[in-house]
Amino acid sequence: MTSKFRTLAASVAIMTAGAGTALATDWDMPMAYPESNFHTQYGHRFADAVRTCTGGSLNITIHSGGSLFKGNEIKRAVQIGQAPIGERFLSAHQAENPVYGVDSIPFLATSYEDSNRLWDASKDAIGSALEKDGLVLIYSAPWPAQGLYFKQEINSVADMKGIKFRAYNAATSRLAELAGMNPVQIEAADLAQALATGVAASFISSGSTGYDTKIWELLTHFYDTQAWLPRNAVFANKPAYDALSEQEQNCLQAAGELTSAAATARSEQLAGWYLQQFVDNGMTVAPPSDALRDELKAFGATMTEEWLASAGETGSAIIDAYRAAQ
Ligand code: PCA
Repeated sequence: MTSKFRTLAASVAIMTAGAGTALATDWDMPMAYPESNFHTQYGHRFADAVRTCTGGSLNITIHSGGSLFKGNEIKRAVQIGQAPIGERFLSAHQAENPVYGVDSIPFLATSYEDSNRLWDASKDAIGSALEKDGLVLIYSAPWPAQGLYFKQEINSVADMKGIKFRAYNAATSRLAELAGMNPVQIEAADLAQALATGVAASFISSGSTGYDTKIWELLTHFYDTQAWLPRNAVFANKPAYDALSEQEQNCLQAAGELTSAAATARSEQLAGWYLQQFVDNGMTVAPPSDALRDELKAFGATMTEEWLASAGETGSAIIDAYRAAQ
């Protein structure tokens, strides 16, 4: 910018401020999942609510499908201020802090009611962990319960041995390892390609991601294990958040609370609908056999112990509070 233009821009800013209309703050918000995904759709509603609440002074633009930053880049991008706000699948960061992984312990919380209770028991610890990372928690919403996808009938863990398994965090890699499968970590945006090229032949996820991936074109069987309901979280860069007016901060929090409640209700509403789409497209959708369920539950007990050992007193306090509220 030449100095003449810089002076002009400054005068315009002063004039507009004088006229009582503060210049809007524009925030880009990277999200990892596609436009068809309910988390993304509610991200748009969140941005609309913030715009309305702030009278247009905080204008959030959603960038879906990993178009601005890929899923595994979003948390760091927001931490270092490359993006002022973003959404991330938090349990993928369990290696940084075990509390981020509390929602992905198999068979600890398997219904929406349990998931909400686990969130209530863990959100302060998660908020503090994020704050240590230079982030401010805005809202969180759960995915539908996780089930297993294969291209053959599976009746027990023995049937799973040696199959290439797409993992999305440390817990799913560990689960695969316990089951004798070969895990490879892949973002949802790259899942269809990984399955099409044989990099992976199975995975665990919600019906939501199966639907986004048109999974009926790639695999044949879905086992509704209802193993856990992991979460996405939306967080802001702390310095960017602190630079907002108090009213704008209140709007972010209020819109976040509304969005969390609405997106959670929508997640629950859609959970069965996704599985119906699989049936309608010719897939086999079934509960796991008793044998498979028992074997998976035993892995869940092992992984609960492992998580408690890694998460120390903070972890025990979360699990105790969760169980006490049961
Ligand atoms: N879908 C995301 C995370 C959990 C889920 O249900 C995925 O598979 O990557």
